[in-house]
Amino acid sequence: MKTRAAVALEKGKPLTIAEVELEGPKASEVLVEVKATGICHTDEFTLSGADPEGLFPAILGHEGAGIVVDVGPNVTSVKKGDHVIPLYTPECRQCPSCLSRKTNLCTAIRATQGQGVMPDGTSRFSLEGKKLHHYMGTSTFSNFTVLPEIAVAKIREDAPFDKVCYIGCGVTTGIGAVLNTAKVEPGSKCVVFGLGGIGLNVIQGLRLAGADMIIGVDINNAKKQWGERFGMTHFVNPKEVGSDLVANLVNMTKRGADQIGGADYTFDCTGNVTVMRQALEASHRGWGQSIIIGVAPSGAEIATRPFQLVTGRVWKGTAFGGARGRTDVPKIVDWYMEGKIEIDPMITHTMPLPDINKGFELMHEGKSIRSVVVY
Ligand code: NAD
Ligand code: 022
Ligand code: ZN
Repeated sequence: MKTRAAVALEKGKPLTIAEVELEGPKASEVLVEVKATGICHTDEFTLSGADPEGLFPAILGHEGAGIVVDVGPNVTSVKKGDHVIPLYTPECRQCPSCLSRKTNLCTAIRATQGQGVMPDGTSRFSLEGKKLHHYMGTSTFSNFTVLPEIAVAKIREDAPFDKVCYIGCGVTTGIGAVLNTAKVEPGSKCVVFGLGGIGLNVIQGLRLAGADMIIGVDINNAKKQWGERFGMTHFVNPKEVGSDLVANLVNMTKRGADQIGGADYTFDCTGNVTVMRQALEASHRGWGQSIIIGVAPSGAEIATRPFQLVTGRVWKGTAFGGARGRTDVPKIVDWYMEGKIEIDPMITHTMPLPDINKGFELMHEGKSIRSVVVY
């Protein structure tokens, strides 16, 4: 079949809107009509050429929602007409990682996903006879896409695609980092570094978890109002507190008879390795945990003195908020529909597919929280 897509022909160039050829689903695959897709930093990271693993030409996009319109042989868990969210972290429930219960990083199709092909080693997309790579196993910048059955989460049918697509990455990453990775307890004191599309979801996750103190840190003062909108209790602009941001945060979080400061949980949502160090060191001696969510530039390294860890601070990282996609994503959709979490105000821009490059520009300029393409 033919489908309209935004194609990344080569690195550093804007996306090109084109009619591409899409083969139907093979065994254990589904064909999905994508109804909406968010634009996220990883798409930009790959398109810019900064991602050494980026493959071209490709169809990017990993934050979608849509409807199953066809299924290949042996598909049992979804059927035509089901509403789904594509998963860049699949959940096979059979590989050693899924069975371990200790990680959400399913390995069933990991190798081929990284190579930009379907699990059988081939691509379903082509343009003028030339193969196009899939991206993160999802390729949601196409009106129709083919996905492995284990890489779709079935969701309720009354959920609006143009909002719940954000659960395909940003919402689940931020809220999941709080609930699955950190397991924040009520009454906790927390610091969130970077109040963008991820940090704001960490903040609303912390509100859900019952955190007492939610300190937001951002170099952009315009983010203060954004943070407060979702439950932030204090705001710090590193540019306005002089040289020692960490000492400042430790001071703000003092408690108990010993008056030792430091947050119970801190979250890096910037991808900046200097910030990652600040986040670790702003956590409480003995038990503070710092969760790395931000993706750093390729080759970057983090540093701290071992003393920071010897004295009981813990550095952790999280992918897709530690969420098991097929199990957890439908629950997050339910939370949204029940009003437990908010999404609508974070979607600052929507646009049709031909305007997708404007969405990239808005993200680049820091003018959007999330842009969503509606097909
Ligand atoms: P964003 O650009 O919307 O937000 C980043 C925020 O950080 C901005 O508000 C910016 O002003 C602020 N910031 C920049 N430098 C800072 C500094 N030195 N100190 C304090 N604040 C600073 O980005 P986003 O969409 O929120 O994504 C954040 C990061 O999360 C990215 O690196 C993204 O790739 C990553 N991410 C990771 C996962 C995962 O599974 N681990 C999933 C999605 C996104
Ligand atoms: C999503 N991300 C950033 C912004 N939006 C993002 C990027 C990378 C990961 C998660 C979220 C990530 C963390 C760990 C891994 N990835 C490796 C997982 C593994 O090896 O099992 C990651 C993922 C997918 C891909 C590359 C890296 C890919 O499909 N190309 C989950
Ligand atoms: Zn993303």
